[in-house]
Amino acid sequence: MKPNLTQKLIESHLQNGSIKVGENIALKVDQTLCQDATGTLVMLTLDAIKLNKVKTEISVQYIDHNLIQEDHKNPDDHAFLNYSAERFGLWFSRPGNGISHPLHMQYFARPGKSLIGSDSHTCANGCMGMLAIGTGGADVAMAIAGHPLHLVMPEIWGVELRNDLPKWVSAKDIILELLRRHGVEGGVGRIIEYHGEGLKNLSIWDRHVIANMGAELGATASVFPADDCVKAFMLSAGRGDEWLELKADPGCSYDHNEVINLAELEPLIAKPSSPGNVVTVASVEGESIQQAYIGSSANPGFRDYTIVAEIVKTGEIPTDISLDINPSSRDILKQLTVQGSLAQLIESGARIHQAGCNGCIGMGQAPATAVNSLRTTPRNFPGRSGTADDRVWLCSPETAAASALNGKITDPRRLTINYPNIQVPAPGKREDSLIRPPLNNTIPVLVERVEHGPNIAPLPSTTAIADSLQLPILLHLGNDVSTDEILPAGAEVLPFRSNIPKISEFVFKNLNHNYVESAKNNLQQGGHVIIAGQNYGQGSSREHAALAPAYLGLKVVIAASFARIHFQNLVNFGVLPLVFKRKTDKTKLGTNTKIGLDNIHNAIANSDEIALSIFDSEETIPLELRLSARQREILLAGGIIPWAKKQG
Ligand code: MIC
Repeated sequence: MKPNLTQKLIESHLQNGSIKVGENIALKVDQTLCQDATGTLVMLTLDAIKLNKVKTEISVQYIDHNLIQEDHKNPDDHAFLNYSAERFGLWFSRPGNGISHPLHMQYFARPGKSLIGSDSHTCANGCMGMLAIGTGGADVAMAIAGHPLHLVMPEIWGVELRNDLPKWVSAKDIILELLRRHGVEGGVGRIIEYHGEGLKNLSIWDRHVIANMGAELGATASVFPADDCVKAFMLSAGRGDEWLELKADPGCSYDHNEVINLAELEPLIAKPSSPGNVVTVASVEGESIQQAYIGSSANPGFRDYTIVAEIVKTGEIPTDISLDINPSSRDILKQLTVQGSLAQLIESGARIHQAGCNGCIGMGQAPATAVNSLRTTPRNFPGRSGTADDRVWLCSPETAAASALNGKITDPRRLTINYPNIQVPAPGKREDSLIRPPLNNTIPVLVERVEHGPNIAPLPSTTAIADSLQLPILLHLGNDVSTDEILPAGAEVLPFRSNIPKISEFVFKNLNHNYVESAKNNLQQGGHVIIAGQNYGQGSSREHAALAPAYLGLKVVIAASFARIHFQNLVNFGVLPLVFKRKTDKTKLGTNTKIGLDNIHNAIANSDEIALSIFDSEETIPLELRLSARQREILLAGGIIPWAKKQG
């Protein structure tokens, strides 16, 4: 059999299992990345399992999310992460350097390597011919401690790109096209591998845009070949010696095949409030807007900012429009300064923010109530911007800039200027003063005890689920509930990412105001259950969306299906995820229904099925346990930390 590139990457990292779709596999992890909003729990986990030194080739801690320093909380987290990186031997990228994904691509990504990160957009680095996968923080902590990553072998989805993009259509429109065709569940259980002659027309930054938003399709990873484009980028970054050609064997096959004719694409936009709500820009032209937001890991390249500068300099931005520029990195900000685009943007009335994730996760720049905000970011789940009833649309920089200029949604093909031809400068080299290397291994550990500020709380302990449960259902949810809806983002909530008791006060805040109180009321009676539809827990990898409800007494989630990362996060914190065997049974269970489960330990240990009984009814409902042997062990141990301690 001729292997495709994904199979080669997986095969070269296999520690257990085979590349047969559906098998449980264990993969060696070469590199890890953490950002601050999830990194604090990773470091607390490393502390809990008493790690001495990082076991990977490269592990990096970035500070890019919680940048607004309204009080001590966020800077205390930064300091804690700085100490922790020093203590455990991670690289440390300081606040202001920029977003983890483009920085990692520039400084550390290597064809043929595997990378996991405590951020769902870790898949962005698949643009470099590596296997890059987002996971929960606990899985990253385990990888840092030398454990492999455990997965179900995904199907490989070959996406062939043909021809070249028309003017005013760019990489964002390619990934929006995949979302338009397949929706937010289209990539679940799959790795997307891009191939075809159209690739030669896409720069490394274009590929980053596409690979990044594989997360929005629910895909496990996005893979691009390590071809001449990757070589040229690595050479210009001074890392040419780390390049290695990697591509699929000619004549290889894929589990699914798709063709995108780039020449036929047109500007696309995801309407509020899901990345899967994609329509053509032309079909929604004329809707008034109040904000155009440029930046994030979904459009991080020099070109993405410069094209905006070139467009907005040709007119005047109306005074009621806020054009927010969020440079993705210090390096890009420097390039924009040197090349003059920054001055153009400033002259055009743009608001310039610091390098980082910022408003992409609601850390500032929240839009006004019920107005349209056009963003080049990857996600627009309800309330994610920080404004409860927000109206966030996702589009390319071209569409955002043309719309900012007109004050309403505008198809950029209407612009009367020539399509700018942008020369992208070589990326800057890594500076040790900005990204600090790990302390030399021969130097004894300097920091014996990690110091931390008063907002950083110890990780709550998790315990094994009881053998028999009679619990009420507190929430009955629909399809595609995102982790942004379970545990909201935004500047009010994010500073509590290192404090589970505090952040638990915000669980389901935008979906159900009574949840926290009801959960607390049920704590003494043993906890509660949540019912959900398909793709429960899509989106962000934040393990807080599992750990905080668990802290409030969540014992079991029963859903039609789960998003990959959230499923594992539930297991990691001792919450039992069960799947409806018959989807129609969901309607038999309502809020406040009391359900019973018996012989749970035996079912977890030995069975793929368990029967649920309904209080005051004769009826039982069959539920599936779709668990690997390792997940069964973790659940029986009461979560990944007790499990890891047992393993020694
Ligand atoms: C996101 O885009 O939702 C984030 C911010 O990158 C998150 C991480 C987080 O919630 O901290 C992610 O996707 O994992």
